[in-house]
Amino acid sequence: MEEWEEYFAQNPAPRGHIQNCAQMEAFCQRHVGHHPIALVTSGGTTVPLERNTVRFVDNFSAGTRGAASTEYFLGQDYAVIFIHRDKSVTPFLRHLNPRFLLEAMHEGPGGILQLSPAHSSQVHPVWREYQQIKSEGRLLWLTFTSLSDYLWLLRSATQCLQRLAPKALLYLAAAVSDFYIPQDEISEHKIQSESGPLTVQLQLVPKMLRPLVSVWGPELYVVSFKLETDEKKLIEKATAALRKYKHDLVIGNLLQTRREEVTLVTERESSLLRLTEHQKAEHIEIEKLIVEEVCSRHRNFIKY
Ligand code: 9Z3
Repeated sequence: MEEWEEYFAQNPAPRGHIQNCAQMEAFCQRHVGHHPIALVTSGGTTVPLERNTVRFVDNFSAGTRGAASTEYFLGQDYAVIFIHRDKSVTPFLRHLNPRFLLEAMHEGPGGILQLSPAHSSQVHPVWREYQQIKSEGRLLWLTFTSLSDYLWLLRSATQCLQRLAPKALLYLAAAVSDFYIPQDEISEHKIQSESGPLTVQLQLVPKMLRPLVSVWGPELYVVSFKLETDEKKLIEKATAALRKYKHDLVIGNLLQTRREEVTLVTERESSLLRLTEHQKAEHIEIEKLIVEEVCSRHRNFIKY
């Protein structure tokens, strides 16, 4: 058995997985022949330290990259499966602060809540865009929390999209843990502090990009993200990932500058995408530039 097969054999499917798969199947059926599909993953995975989880190790990601990119893929006429960490940033809603919404509402005639006209202009464009996408059924939201939830969803989504290849792409922006505690080593109940300082040994997660590219979705256009904090390592690590897994594009970004610049690395070249001062002043998001570039490359991929 391959390492990744062992992982799935040892970590049971999350609750609701069959229903999630059915939703993905129906979504793909509805859009095949009408819209290309993008799978966008977003947010960080958790690695529980206990089976009845009180504590966990988290991977940093607010979910902004995935949520913003989803809106731009929808703008490029894609249907999107948005697989995101529960309670991370989501498309459309990210423009509306919950406190702003509470303050924007007042009681109208008959006790019915209404949005005050002064606030309505801010909510209206977001609401209209969301309703349009909803009426076209072009956005499917699914959530994960743990690494295992994420990997089960990722495998099923990829297998589902493979049937639509080459008109489907994977855009793997989620921050995924490299380490975990295997099922047979994880504590059942809350770890007690009376036993003294805690030492945990995390094992390496099998590299899932390998089966993803070679087994689950061999004909899909696959874009992965590489996150580093040390500038000197970024291009080297992004290039190494591309050579190792042989997918289509690695987008390298540094934690500190991820909102302003990214580097696109392919087999042949690497190119920098950076917001200009003018674009920043206009509040243009880097995700708009990334998604336009990815869609253009995906169109070329479809042609050949
Ligand atoms: C990213 O690099 C994303 O761009 C960010 C987005 C997580 C930095 P935010 O959600 O940030 O907008 O706050 N995602 C990929 C991170 C990752 O885990 N990559 C793996 C690695 O670097 C490879 S798949 O080893």
